[in-house]
Amino acid sequence: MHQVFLGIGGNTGNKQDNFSKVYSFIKNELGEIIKQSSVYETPPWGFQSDENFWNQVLLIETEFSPLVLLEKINFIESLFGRKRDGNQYKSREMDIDILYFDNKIIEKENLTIPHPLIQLRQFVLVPLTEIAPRFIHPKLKLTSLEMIKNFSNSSAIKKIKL
Ligand code: PH2
Ligand code: MG
Ligand code: MG
Repeated sequence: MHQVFLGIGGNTGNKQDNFSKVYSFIKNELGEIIKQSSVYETPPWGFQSDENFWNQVLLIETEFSPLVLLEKINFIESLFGRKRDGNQYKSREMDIDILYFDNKIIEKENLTIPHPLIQLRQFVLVPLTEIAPRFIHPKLKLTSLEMIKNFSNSSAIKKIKL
């Protein structure tokens, strides 16, 4: 079995419904959810939108290889109406990113693990640090806590009380 951290997020549609749905898709298609962070409301990062995101980090256990996992994730995203066109950030109902896959480092054309932007994104680091403060980024050799220290202010990232 493999331990995989997933970052999930969405900023359109009914976020509460979309999050409940994605948990059942993940359980049915990918594997058991072992840990989940709180859900956070976060401002769009890297593009403009009037709609804030909900973001969360999950730890799952899966039997699938990274590429099979990626295909299954693309399938789940398609159930939320996701179409892949171009590389620009866009509003979306549901995005599922593989953050870490065990301690693997993978650099393929369509899949980079660890996710290349973890250390730059507070909307990932805040929930990740909540559930895995001492997990070591296999490439940067830094813990979540060490990476999050680079951010002086996380006031824009708000825990949602569900
Ligand atoms: N995802 C992006 C781009 N920007 N901003 C926030 N707050 N949350 C996201 O999940 C997010 C984003 C690309 O996947
Ligand atoms: Mg993403
Ligand atoms: Mg993605």
